[in-house]
Amino acid sequence: MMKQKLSLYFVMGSIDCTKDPLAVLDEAIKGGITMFQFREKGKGALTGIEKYRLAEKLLERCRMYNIPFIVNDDVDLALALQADGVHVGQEDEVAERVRDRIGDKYLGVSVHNLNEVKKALAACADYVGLGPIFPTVSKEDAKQACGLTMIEHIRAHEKRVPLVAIGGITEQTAKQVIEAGADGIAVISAICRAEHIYEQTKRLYEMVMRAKQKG
Ligand code: TPS
Repeated sequence: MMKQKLSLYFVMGSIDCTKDPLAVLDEAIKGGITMFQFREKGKGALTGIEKYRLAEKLLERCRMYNIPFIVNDDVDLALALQADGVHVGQEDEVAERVRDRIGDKYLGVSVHNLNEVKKALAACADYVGLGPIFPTVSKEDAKQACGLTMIEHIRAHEKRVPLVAIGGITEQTAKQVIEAGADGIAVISAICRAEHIYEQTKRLYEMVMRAKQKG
């Protein structure tokens, strides 16, 4: 179930978009995304009521199409909106505490190595987001790229953990990422920076699904 939802995980906030975020999300949904994360972060990001209002609009869209709506690093917002889950990094509110606060909503944790995967599982995470796999332009404080071998390494030791790979993933690399053992890809720029978002998303979706069928 979770592994299916991780297939094409779209992560986005207003500063990632060159046009109306709602229009971007609409096209991405029509293109086939299977999960969405609202990540309103970085210089110029919305805060307070503006952040809330945008989240509310995006959530409504996700609900219409049955796409799980995950909030990045803001448990209060997730609870206020009755979102489907929360995603946290290693520096954010520790996973155990988030799990206590959100009950059985989805909990995702960013990880960079096997040790962090084990810790995330101990905190009852529903999935882990491994990355950056490749260099990324979308995260200011991103760690060094860990490469495809880190996916293989984690998969060899944790055969069943729901794992989505993130960071610099494109149409060109999606197949290798799945073949290395990821259950899906999470992307910001591959969708947000595409000239034709619907077509690009559809291609990414088909790519991932084809690669998953083979594995
Ligand atoms: C599921 N994270 C790692 S690399 C990156 C982000 C946001 C940038 C990707 O952008 N796993 C999940 N959600 C997260 N927010 C993270 C990890 C953290 P691009 O696709 O443009 O390279």
